Amino acid sequence: MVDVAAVKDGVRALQIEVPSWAYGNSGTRFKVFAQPGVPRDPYEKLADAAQVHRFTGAAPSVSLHIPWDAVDDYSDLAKHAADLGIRIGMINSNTFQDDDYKLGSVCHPSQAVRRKAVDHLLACVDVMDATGSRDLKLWFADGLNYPGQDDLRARQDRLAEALYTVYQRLGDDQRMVLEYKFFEPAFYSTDVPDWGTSYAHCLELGPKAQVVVDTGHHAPGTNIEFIVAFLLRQGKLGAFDFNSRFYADDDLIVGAADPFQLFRILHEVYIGGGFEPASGVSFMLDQCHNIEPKIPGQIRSILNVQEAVAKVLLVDRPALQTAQADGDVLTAHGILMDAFSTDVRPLLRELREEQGLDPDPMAAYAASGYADKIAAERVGGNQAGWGA
Ligand code: RM4
Ligand code: MN
Repeated sequence: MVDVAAVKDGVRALQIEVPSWAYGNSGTRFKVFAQPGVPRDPYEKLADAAQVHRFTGAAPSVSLHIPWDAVDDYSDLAKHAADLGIRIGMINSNTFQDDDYKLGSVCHPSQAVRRKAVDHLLACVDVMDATGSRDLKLWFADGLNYPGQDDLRARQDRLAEALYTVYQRLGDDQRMVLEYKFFEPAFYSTDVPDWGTSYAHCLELGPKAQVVVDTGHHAPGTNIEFIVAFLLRQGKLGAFDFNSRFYADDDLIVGAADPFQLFRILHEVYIGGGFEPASGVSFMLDQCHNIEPKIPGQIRSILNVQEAVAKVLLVDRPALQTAQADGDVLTAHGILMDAFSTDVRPLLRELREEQGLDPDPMAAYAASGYADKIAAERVGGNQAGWGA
C-alpha cells in the first residue's frame, strides 16, 4: 500500500539551506564556548557547509549574514561556493548590531538612522546581485521595552516606508522575506511580532514579498501548522527558519524539542503544495550549536527534517480524506499517527545508498577526519562568531 518509491523521490527532491552562522562560535549572554577548528572567515564557513552537503546530499546552499560574512569580492565568494559544489542562498540583513540601532532601525524615530538601515538593506540587494542569491531576509530587532517609549502606529508607518523602498530595488527574480518574532530583544512590543503583521505588510508590497516562519519565534502553545496552512493557502509562505525551542528563541536542533510538531508543520507544507518547486518555499535552518560540535549538529538537523518529511509522505492521504469526510475522528487521527510512528530510518538509509551516499552520514562524517583536519589547520586568526 505504501509507495516507497514516491516517498524516496519526495525526500530526494528536498533541499535544505544551512546558515553560515551555525559554523561560528556562539553561546548565550552568559558565555560563548569556543570550539577548535571553527572557521575564521566566510570562505572557511562555506568549506564546512560543503561537508554537510557532502554527507547528506541535501544541503546545497548556504545563507549568508551581512556584515558577519562581509567580503571584498562577493563574486569570488560565490565562485568559491561553486568550487565546493554548493551555492550561496539567502542574504540575511543585520540592522541590530550597531550603536545607532539602540531604539530600532527601520522603525527608529530618527530619519537618519532609518536611512542608514535602509541603505544597509539596499547594499544587501547588491550582494544578492553579485552572488546570484534570490532572497533577502529581513528580521528586525525593532521594538519597545516600555509603554509610551514611542508611537506604535508611527513605527508601522516607518516600517512600511522602508519596506517599500527596498521592494522597489528588487530585481524581477528577487524576493524579500519578512520574519516575525514576538519578543526579544524588545520585551514590551516588537514591530513585526507575528505572522499577521508580516503578512499584511507583504500583501501591501506585492508578490515579491513573502512571510518567513521561524519555528522558534512563537509564544508557547502556538499552532504553527495552522499559520503554515494559512500562509500557503494565500501564496504568502516564503521560507522557514527551522530550529527547536523549549522556552524562548532557543535555536536548538530542529526536531529535537518536538518532532511531532515538526511533522505536523511539514504535513501542512505537503498538503499546501509547499514542497513543489513552483511554490518558492525555501527550507532553511536557523540554529546555533553552542555546546555540540557544529558540522555534526547541522548534519543531525538535516536528518531530522528528512525523517519528518518521509513520515509526512507516508500518510495515507486518500484514506485520511475519506475518514475526514466521514467525520471519523479516530480513524483520521490514527492515520496521521501511524505515519508519524513509522521508523523511516531504514528507508532513508536505503535512499542514501541509492544516491551513492553513506547510509549513516553522522558516522561517515566522524570517520572522515575532517574535524581533526580543521582543528589542526585553523590555528591563529580570529574565529568567527557573533559573541552573543
Ligand atoms: C534572529 C532571527 C534571524 C537570524 C538572527 C541571527 O532571531 O531568527 O533569522 O538571522 O536571529
Ligand atoms: Mn530566524
